Amino acid sequence: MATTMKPLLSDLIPTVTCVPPNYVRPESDRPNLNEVTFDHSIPLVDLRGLGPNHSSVIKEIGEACRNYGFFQVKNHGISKEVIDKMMNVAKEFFHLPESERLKCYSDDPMKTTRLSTSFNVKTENVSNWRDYLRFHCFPLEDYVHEWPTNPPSFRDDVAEYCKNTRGLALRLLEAISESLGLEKEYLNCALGKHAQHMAINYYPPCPEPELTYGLPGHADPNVITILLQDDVPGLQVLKDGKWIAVKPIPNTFIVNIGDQIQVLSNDEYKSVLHRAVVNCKEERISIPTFYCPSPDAMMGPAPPLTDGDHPPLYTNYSYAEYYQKFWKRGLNAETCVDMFKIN
Ligand SMILES: O=C(O)CCC(=O)C(=O)O
Repeated sequence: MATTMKPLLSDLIPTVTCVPPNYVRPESDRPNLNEVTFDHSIPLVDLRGLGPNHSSVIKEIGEACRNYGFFQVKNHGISKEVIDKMMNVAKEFFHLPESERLKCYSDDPMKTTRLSTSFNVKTENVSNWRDYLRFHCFPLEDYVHEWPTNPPSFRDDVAEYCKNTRGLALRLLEAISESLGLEKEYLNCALGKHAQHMAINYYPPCPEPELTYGLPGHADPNVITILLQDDVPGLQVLKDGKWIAVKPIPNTFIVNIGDQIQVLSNDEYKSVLHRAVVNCKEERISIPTFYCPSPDAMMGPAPPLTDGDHPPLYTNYSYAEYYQKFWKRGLNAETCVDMFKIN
């Protein structure tokens, strides 16, 4: 009963002692936490070396993209102050009174600024143990007026963070282009006018974490994702059929290849499944920056990476078309990218 009365999970949990039935996954689709690998993680790349003589860093990034679809970066050039302000204001937002948070609530996935819960409550059968604030942030001046005004420093702190993560995304896209043997600017040029979205994921403590997910295994629909997480573990990445837990390292970001790089690279790099699990003790916050093509940008395998021996594996499509399909179909182990594959 309470589940239908409270739009947000955070406001429902004070009333529950076990996971409500609509959050319980079927037995065949549970996190199996005792089978997760904790003793090795994804590669950690030091971006200090991304200067004029940077071929070894490009090689490291290329290998991480090819073998994991994921890597962490340190010495990325974004100050601790900018990161701390972002994380603090995110935490403050989710601790505001319910009535204040609900001012931003919407269940329409096409709305450019919205607070919501789970993934897409309109289409999914099982809910996820997550609330999230999602918003667009490039060009900043087109969206900042939609963002929350409470906490009072939200717009300033988040705008500063967005500018910094956009700079990092552009540098990473240059490096990824080079690692594929493309011109440095290739990927940046392929994204049309570019777009940038962000989410703040809030995973409250969960009484029975073995029954549900914060987010089930999914691949990201965008180009690259730059994730900031707090010090509570929860992210897991699929590698050779096994889930690897990514232990948080302070002041690093986690970078992953999204579906559009898989397509642009003609499957040279894979957009890898990842998931967020929850725990019974602590809330967790993660903040992904989703760097995207603009909606009108045409996506397809990069012509310099295709030839008679390597025919294009995907059709050409607009990013808007891809994005709508992603939100309609829900989070799934079969990635959305397969819908654009040439048979
Ligand atoms: O919370 C995390 O660590 C992962 C978040 C994520 O995969 C997403 O928001 O798409």
